[in-house]
Amino acid sequence: MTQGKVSPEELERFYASTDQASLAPGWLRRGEERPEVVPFLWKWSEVEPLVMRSGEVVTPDRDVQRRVLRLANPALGHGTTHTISAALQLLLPGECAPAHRHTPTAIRWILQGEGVYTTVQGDKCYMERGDLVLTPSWTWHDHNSEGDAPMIWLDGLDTPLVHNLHATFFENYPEDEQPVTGTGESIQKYASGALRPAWEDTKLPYSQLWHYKWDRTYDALWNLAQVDSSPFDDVAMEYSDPATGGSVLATMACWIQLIRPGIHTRAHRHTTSAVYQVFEGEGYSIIDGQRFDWSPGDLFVVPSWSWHEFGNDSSQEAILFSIQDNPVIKSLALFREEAYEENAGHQSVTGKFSGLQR
Ligand code: GTQ
Ligand code: FE2
Repeated sequence: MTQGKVSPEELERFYASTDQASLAPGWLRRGEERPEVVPFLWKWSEVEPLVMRSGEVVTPDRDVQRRVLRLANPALGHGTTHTISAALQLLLPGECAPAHRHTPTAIRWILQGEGVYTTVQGDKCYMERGDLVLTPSWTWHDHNSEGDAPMIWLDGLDTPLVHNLHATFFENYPEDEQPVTGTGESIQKYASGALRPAWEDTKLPYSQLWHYKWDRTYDALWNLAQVDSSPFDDVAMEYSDPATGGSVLATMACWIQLIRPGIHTRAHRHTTSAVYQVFEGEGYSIIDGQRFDWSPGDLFVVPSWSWHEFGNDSSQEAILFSIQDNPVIKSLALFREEAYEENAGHQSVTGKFSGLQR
């Protein structure tokens, strides 16, 4: 810092007076520390028993709202990344997670179990493993079990972002269940993708299709794998809003990725962050030089601007689902991406992730 024409005592007096006037000298850069989001991995073998145990600890009702265990990034007070909060939700046979709506948007990625439907704005969506269900901002939603097995799914919400924007609102529905007006209507109206109801407005800020079935998803992935792939993400597809071709939501994008046997992708980094779930198969990610080995059910974080690459040394397909904050970054013109050029695009591995050092 270049010293001005004042004595140290005068400088101190100046800082005392700016402090008094609630003015912060920009050259001191005080209070600008930003918590770093750290790359992290949750092992399914450790998480699943706790999710099941949460079923004995608490029951969803008006007070509890949701029986969820959030993936808490160790570097953050709230959130899995600075924009996304991911959580594991359990619903037991016969239970109801009562209807409400909120300005934060949610996605549901179905992991295991059966017999649960989520009603979104009156439309009953039966959830099966591998399905993606959207509950966009301010849409009514309740989860109901009519099966005889527990169901677990991954929730992804933009709550950290919405909280920071001071735009969080919440409302309960007067009854536990909202009235059902249809079953699978969003699929019937919008899932054909290339064709849509002619009389409807297409300028909604989120996808009108809010249920993406696994069989169609896998079909699309398989077809793409026959003809093309990305050097950084291998066979990667973004779920899209059929009306716009863009992201499914204004704040979050969802991806499904096939990392084929024998593939080791090139590393890159970008200003978007992501939460991944290992849907099938085994492999690894190298994030900022650290190796994260993953197997089915594991969940991991790729923070913004961290180098990352994927590998699959097995002979089986690996399938990764992810929630990303691309729409936020891109709509604000803050997207930046860089390819790792050295060593044929592969980072040197400096360590192996082995959980939180407590
Ligand atoms: O299922 O509606 O993980 O409102 C957090 C807040 C799930 C839900 C969460 C929620 C929900
Ligand atoms: Fe909710």
